[in-house]
Amino acid sequence: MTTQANFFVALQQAMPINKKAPAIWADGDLTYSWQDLEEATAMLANLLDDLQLPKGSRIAVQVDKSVEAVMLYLATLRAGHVFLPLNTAYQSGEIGYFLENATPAVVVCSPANFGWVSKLAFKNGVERVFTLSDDRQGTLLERAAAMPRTHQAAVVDADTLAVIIYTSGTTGRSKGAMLSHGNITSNAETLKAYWDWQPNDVLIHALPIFHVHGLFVAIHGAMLNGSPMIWMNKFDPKRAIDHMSKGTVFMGVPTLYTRMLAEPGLTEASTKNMRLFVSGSAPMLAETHADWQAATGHAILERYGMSETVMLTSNPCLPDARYNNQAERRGGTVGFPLPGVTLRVVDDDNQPLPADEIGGIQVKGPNVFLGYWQMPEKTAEEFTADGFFKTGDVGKQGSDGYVTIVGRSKDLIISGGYNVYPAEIESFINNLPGVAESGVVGVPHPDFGEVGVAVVVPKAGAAVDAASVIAAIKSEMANFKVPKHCVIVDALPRNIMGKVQKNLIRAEYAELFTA
Ligand code: MLC
Ligand code: AMP
Repeated sequence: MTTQANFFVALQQAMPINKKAPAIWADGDLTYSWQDLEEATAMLANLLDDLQLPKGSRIAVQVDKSVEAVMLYLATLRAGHVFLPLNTAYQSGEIGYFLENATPAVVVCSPANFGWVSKLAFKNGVERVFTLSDDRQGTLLERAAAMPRTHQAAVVDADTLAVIIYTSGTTGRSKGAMLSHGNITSNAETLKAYWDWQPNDVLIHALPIFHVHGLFVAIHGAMLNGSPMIWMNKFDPKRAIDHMSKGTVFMGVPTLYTRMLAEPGLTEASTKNMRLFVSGSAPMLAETHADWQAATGHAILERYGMSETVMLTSNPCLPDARYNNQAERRGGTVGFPLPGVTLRVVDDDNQPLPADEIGGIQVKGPNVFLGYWQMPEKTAEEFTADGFFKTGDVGKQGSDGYVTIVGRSKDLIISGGYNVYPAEIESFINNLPGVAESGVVGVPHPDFGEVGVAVVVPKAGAAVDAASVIAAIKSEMANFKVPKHCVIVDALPRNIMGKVQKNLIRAEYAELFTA
């Protein structure tokens, strides 16, 4: 007999006894109680049951951030199906690929996008397309309104697929990282203990909910502790600081912290109620860490993770007995491997390196994903013979245990916490009329940390202008992927083997935004 491992049940069991207590304070002075969450997720799960979908059907969701979107996520787990969140910035070419690749049974989109999304969905054999807006409008809630308010969660085992998160590939198209109920449960429980969640904690939720930081780390953390959330449909630095008089925990990418640092309202007094600030998804400059501490008296806790693995390392929240009771949240580092995570730094032959030596970071643990959706070869490539996942990140672990990320072996730009794969942008540019080739690199940026710069070589005799290249990318791709600068050049720098020397392009434009 299968032991019930549905993560929704763990969340349900963590709800406070008083179900009338507030669970979410949303924008527009709306309060949702635990009872509201319990009943609304039951109604949505009953709707999914009513559709009589095959077990493990994918529910693809591209909607603006809202509490109802979270309910849909929870209801999908509750009904035993697979949640597939999609960034709202994705345009039709990108969405078309995800629908074709994931073959969802249901698509939920915003009412404004119904025309083009439903066309793509029907073309890809999807039978049901619902709409959901960020102000509780749309056919999804209309249909769910008639459903019963109780629902017995589907029985699943720890290896049952729960969520697919698409991550771009260094070559070719995006890959769907498959996370099981066991993966998300183990990571959420680990973080609950390691970050010392308290009975009186209140999370300020400011991140998007289509990636693991906002969807898993933040929401799971609060809910598994039965803690309420102050909900922001969109991040705004001033409003986030205002919420700190009632909140205790904040999670953000470095851009959110630098934007709040620019606010005069950020002081020791305005953050005095706060217990914990967490940063991740992109490297935080040690300088930002120090500036935050100077402004607020709080040391940000930086942690490191991936869609494929959820969280891997964390600076200590409390003294860590595994590492000599060290408790320092050290800026510029990502802390210690989380309990249950085995992390090693290896050379090019997968041989473990001694402390302080730089190499590839590989990990193993109950949090590591099941593999890439329908890509067994890609999955096999990313694991070593002894079962470690190759993160593609380059770093070192000091003899005191602290892990530092120094770079990436994957050609990737992380801009404001979103991943942009140069290969995807280059292949798009290379197909534009008159273009011979291109190179896209990441350069430092004061707001987004890193942004893309495109260097484009026209074909002999062709006229290509930079503004048209940018406009073409903007018309087809998610806005965060659009390079912030484009230059037309005669040739790309190459080494004697003919390989493009991206380090030289990067060096040439390194100070474009920071000089
Ligand atoms: C917006 N823009 C960006 C951008 N976000 N450009 C580059 N990088 C980004 N991240 C551009 C838009 O294209 C637009 O340009 C302009 O900025 C304003 O758009 P906006 O939508 O108004 O921006 P804003 O709302 O201010 O968004 C910025 C942001 C957002 C930082 C709040 O990017 C954000 O929420 N980032 C968090 C990402 C995240 O959650 N990552 C977690 C991944 S999980 P134009 O030219 O069109 O006007 C993961 C694993 C882990 O990595 O470890 O956690
Ligand atoms: P994603 O594919 O969106 O899950 O992004 C995962 C990648 O984000 C990791 O492989 C790292 O390169 C990067 N990342 C996440 N957290 C950190 C951090 N704290 N410091 C540096 N890089 C990070």
